[in-house]
Amino acid sequence: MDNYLEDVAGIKECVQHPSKSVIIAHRNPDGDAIGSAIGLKLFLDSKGHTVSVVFPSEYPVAFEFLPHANEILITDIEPDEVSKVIKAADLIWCLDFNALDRIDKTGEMVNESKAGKILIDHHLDPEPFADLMISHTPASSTCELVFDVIAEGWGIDSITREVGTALMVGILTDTGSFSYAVSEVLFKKVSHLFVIGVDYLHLQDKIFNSMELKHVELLGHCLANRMEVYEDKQVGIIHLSKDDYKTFNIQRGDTEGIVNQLLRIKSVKIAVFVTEQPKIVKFSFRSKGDISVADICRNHFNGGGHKNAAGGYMHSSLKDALNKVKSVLLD
Ligand SMILES: [Mn+2]
Repeated sequence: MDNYLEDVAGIKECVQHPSKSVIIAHRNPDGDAIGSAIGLKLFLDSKGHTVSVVFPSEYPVAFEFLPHANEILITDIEPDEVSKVIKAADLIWCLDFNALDRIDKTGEMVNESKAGKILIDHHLDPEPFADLMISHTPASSTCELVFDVIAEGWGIDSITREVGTALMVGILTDTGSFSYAVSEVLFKKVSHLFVIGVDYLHLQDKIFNSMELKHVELLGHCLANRMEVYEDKQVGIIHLSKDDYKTFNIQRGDTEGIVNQLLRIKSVKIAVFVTEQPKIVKFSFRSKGDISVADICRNHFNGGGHKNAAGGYMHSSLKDALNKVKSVLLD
């Protein structure tokens, strides 16, 4: 047994007694958050649990096709309902995040709850708020870890096609369709998902060919009017102002993936996406190869993250924030 799966025995014990489970993923849920939540819900349903899924904020429409997506409770929309299910919970599952402040108001409710807490996640440095923890940074995705937990605890045949389909969603989105964070063991698991009939091509189409017109228009605006590339420094920057947010009616999640467009340029090794938020300026960094944007974010932008994907923020004007990025990366 791999060491990171040590707590599966305890998880199995908890699941043995059907009870009220609440599954929570992070704010601005992505494919991994929703795929792991729905995959785990389907599994726990089959074990006789009563399961609610809670997200702090809304999920992208591209994932509406997943079973039970329409039953997910959103704290921003129904705070009272969320508070009710969390108060009634026997077990709280925290997926794809590892610190309660990542789920703000929902985190306070979790903190007050006496329920058993189980964390399944692949981000660095988990906070010790959970009773049982599956935390493994080399994993491609939380979906891969939910696969591991079920396979280790109940046997690989307990992963049904329905569960596997949900888990494939997060594997696909967190690896950029197998462009990064892949491993030999991941491909073995994915191979199993093929064997049990998960329709990979259908998912690929559902997830990646589902942009709304406004997203394509926003991307066009970013590339045509808001992009600066410094080829000699291997740096690309895209910024969006408050006015851009108004003009394009940008909502949470609408800017997802824009930073990655910069990395498609051969000469760009560091990509930065700078956005003017109501009270702060936010930075999203990506890099190729050995360049650690986590270090850059930690040292200069009040942030951190993974080597090739990190973020930070500043309390300043957009102009000062852009100047800071340039002084750090270009001088
Ligand atoms: Mn993830």
